[in-house]
Amino acid sequence: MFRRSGRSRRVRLLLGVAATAGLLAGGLVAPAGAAEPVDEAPEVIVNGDFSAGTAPWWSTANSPVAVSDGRLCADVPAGTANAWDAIVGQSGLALTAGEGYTLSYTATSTVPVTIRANVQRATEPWTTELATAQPVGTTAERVTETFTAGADHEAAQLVFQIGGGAEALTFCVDDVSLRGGTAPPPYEPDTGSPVRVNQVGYLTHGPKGGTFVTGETGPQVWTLDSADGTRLAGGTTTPASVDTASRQHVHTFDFSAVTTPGEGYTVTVAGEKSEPFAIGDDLYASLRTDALAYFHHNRSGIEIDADIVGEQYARPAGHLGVSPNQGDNDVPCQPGVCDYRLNAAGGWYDAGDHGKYVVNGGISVAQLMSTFERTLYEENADAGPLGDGALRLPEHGNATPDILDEARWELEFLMRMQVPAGKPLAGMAHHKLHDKEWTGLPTRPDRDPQPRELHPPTTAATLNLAATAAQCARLFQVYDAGFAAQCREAARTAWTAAKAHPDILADPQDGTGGGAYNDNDVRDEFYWAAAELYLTTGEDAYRQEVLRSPLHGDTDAVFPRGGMSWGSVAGLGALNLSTVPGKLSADQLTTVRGMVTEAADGYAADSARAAYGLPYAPDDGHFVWGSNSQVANNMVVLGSAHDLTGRTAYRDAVLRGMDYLLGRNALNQSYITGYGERDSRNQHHRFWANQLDPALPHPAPGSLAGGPNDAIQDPVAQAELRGCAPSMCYIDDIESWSTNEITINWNAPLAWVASYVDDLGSGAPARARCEVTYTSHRWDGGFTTQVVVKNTGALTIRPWRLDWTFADQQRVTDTWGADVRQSGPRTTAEALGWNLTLAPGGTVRFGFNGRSTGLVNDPRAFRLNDRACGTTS
Ligand code: 9MR
Repeated sequence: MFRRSGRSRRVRLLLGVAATAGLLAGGLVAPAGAAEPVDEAPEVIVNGDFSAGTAPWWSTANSPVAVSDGRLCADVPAGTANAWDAIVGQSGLALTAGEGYTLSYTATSTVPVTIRANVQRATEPWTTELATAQPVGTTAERVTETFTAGADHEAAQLVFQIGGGAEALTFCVDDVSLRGGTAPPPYEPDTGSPVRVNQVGYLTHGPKGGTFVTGETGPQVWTLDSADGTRLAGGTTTPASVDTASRQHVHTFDFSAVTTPGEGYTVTVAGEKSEPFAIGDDLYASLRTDALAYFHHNRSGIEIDADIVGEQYARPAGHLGVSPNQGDNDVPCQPGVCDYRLNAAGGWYDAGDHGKYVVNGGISVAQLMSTFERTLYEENADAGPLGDGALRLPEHGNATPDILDEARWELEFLMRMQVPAGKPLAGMAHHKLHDKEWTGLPTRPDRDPQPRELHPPTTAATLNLAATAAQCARLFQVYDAGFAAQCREAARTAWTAAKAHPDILADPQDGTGGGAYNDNDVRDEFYWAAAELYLTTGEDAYRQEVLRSPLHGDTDAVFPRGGMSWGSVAGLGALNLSTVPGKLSADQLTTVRGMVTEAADGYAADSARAAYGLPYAPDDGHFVWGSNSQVANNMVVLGSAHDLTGRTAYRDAVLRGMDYLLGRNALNQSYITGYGERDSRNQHHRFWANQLDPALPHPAPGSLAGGPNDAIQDPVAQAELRGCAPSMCYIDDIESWSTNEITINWNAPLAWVASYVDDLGSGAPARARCEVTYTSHRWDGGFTTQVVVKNTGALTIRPWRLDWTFADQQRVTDTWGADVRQSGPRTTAEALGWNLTLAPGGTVRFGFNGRSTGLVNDPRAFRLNDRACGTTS
């Protein structure tokens, strides 16, 4: 378990401690291990036994701290002048005037020293409530002090002042306790209106539900009103008793029947009005773009240009070796791990920290690639909004879809993490690269002074590389065959290396300066990598690996009820096996698609049962770190199942998931920056740190907060949320890294679902308005294709135009019956002067000859004048 330390802002404030006055010597000293008096008073100190690492303890920069044998130890330099020149402390202590408190701790020092232990104001004039001088030697002794607080404090501090000694020493402290006062009141956040809705809105023809928090047991009257107060609909709520995840008494209401587009709608129940929302067809276009912009914003090794992102989000390139950065272009290993250095520049920063992790980069880039790959095979998916020039990033005009340009930024980094040929474990991938020590907040990437280090290679990282590089190879083939070949080679090499070293696991303790991302079960990584290599190469050896996997066909293992995640990736393979054309037999395809629909059935049932509509009901009832991404990943499975089957129940569960993320939840919180009236805007991030420094921006729009996490590992959550119900363990505070971080692997499924819901348009059931019959005759190196387009709708189409994207390298050479133009894989057939009109029930025919190399598949997704078309062959 890792912890962050070094809260620079607080440390800066403490440098003025010199003003501390008045010392009261003479604490009670008992031998270490003596029985403690039973004390029922509330504990004010967080993590006083250091079982959770160093946070939220801090120290002055000259005395770094680490946990050693369960104690917090600080290395104090020789020759400081005053006791307060070296400090270990904890801030944020709430004290009440007139209440009694007992401070106790056990301390040692390698050199005998007299320390000062004070409880005091955290700012000038540093008034002390307790000020002691205490001799500390090599034998652990327990010290107990009592005092009565003279004033109320919202955030006092305990400081051990350990400077002033002539010799360097190591000071260790353990079992620090400050008990007293009265217990804080139970956690009751301000959740605004008890009427909970999707604060962005509802698709015109989608489901429209909300939740009402109330102690009333009988149905309540609701009304839906337009912005000018006109009543549009009404009804009564359905009491749903207690929602287990929030422990709230709730009712639900449904206004799906309302299909009048508009903005500023509200629902009122029992005199309580919801946040405003829209009903419309085009609610999610900007969310798709913003969710994807997150990746460009968080690129390492490139300037983030004001012309692309706007002044407030612009910043210099990070980690290119420009002082004080150490540079990712020449990174050594941790001591003893390897004898080489790698150029591992580029990629995305993982999250609020500046770590770059192959394991987590893998699922993220895979989900971006799948967001694009879906447009090749799903007729309702539109490649246009992901295409060249469509997203906010620098690589415009290169004829490659922008979303693939973004993916490539990470893929190149992932390949740089591969152990070079000739070195031990050649072909494997280093698990991660990050700072030697945690940095404080805020720290702009280019100002991070920490040494960067490569951590040991692992099987999981190697398989992440194999899977994503394989997917890269098939998607880039038509845009950059050289890059695709590089990806294919890296994937094969990684796979071979992982087979040779199938159980090299990440160290769960390796969590200083970056996350551990440890995972002791890599069967799912093997499944995913085998699936991707099979889909790309078509080789039977990989197919056998898929079929032989113990996970194949085991829905619960492949799609856990709590959702896929960075440590549970088999589902990524299963989803692609289900949707990307390959050579699985009909039975085998039935098995993989069966896993997708069976899992989706479960998530859809969870969503339909939940008073807040979310498709996330983990078996143990706990909401995990990053629970919002678990919700989003279940939505990816549901959306894929809807693509495969057209079943509305799956689509509705995705849309209810959007409602949850955008405000229909126990906290009335939109977890996405810039969306909804009550949005998260203080997520844990070292540059988007406006909460700590108003000169810095809030997170960019479209950033998904981790969300409720009932393990509340960080000190802010521990101080504020104690006793919270699972779905309420969230606080929009920048220091709450366990509930409110933002990361690439949470925004990646958000980007997938934002694309999916945007593609739904109005949410009206897809009606076949056109039908394409596409018939190819192939020979070695070439083909002839006949296309028949039938207008099955009621409107005349004039002039008609048909678009599609080849998934492989097919080149149209000569054509007839239409003006066929190709740009890379994107192809358009337009009416000629004599066949401009396509009347209802009418058909047009055209055809072409072409060349092809490698894998050839008929396109499956067509759009006739921007409308999705069904196919008959
Ligand atoms: O998302 C990760 C979550 O599943 C783990 O429980 C947690 C603790 O190991 O770490 C989370 O990942 C963090 C990573 O370790 C460091 N970068 C920020 C990530 C999101 O908080």
